[in-house]
Amino acid sequence: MIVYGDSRSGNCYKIALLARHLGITLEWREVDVLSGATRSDWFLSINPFGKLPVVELDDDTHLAESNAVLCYLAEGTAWWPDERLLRAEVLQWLFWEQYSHEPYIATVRFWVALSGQPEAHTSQIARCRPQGERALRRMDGHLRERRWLVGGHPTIADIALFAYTHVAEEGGYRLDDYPAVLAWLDRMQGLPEHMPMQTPRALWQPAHPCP
Ligand SMILES: N[C@@H](CCC(=O)N[C@@H](CS)C(=O)NCC(=O)O)C(=O)O
Repeated sequence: MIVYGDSRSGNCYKIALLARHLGITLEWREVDVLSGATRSDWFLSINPFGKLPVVELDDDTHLAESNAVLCYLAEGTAWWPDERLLRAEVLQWLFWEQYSHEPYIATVRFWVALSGQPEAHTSQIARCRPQGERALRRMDGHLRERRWLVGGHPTIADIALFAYTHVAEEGGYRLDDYPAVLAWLDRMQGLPEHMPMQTPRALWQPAHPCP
């Protein structure tokens, strides 16, 4: 399986982290999201949505949307439970991550830490901040009673939410204000196969230049 991703992106990291937990070998092909490559004809031919990550399966099919890829990879494992209600609860968190968490936590991190011009985004950052804090409060309240987001063991809901929550401070959020979130991040980082986001690319899998 080939993953086209940018190693600074939490959405791309989700795929690499789950693959590591599942023991799936993947080949990482680095695409610089800031270079405009996702608008190129080549990239749009493999993902008309124009976004990273994209996974190329063995039959040359391409699959986009990070959380859809998590579901695909985790099928048949405890990371994507069989039981109907648990499955729906996992989906609840995956949809919530994309609509109520990622747009505020990941986007603010991008503007502050990666865009190279945070001052150009000052008003957008100020508008997003309360929504990001609301998302972190929601997670903190939920995790005060539980070890994992859904059920009794980690699932792809934890992977999806871990990706950008653990780097929220890069966007100026204060995780000390959310002790249950901090304890959950520690549990995620303590899992035996855990792989940090900043793992050098060579260790993710060999990097190949993209066309
Ligand atoms: N909902 C998508 C979001 C993907 C996304 O926003 N990817 C960013 C990088 S994290 C991207 O490719 N941006 C490039 C662009 O918008 O041109 C997912 O979860 O995969």
